Amino acid sequence: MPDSWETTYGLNPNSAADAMQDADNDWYCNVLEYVIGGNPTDPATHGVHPTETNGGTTYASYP
Ligand SMILES: [Ca+2]
Ligand SMILES: [Ca+2]
Repeated sequence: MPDSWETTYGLNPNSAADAMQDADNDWYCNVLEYVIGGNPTDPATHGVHPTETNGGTTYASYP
């Protein structure tokens, strides 16, 4: 996660451990919130869920 993103949401840019934490308890860890465009401090905001395409093969696509 970029330091600027961590700083924006009050995370510690010097700590790698917070990537797997879930500060807002919405079941999305912080690094996942970043990838899908969520808000790690808002349980109502998870960003965009990956979509599955091309039956049989799973691709994660993000807008
Ligand atoms: Ca979360
Ligand atoms: Ca969230």
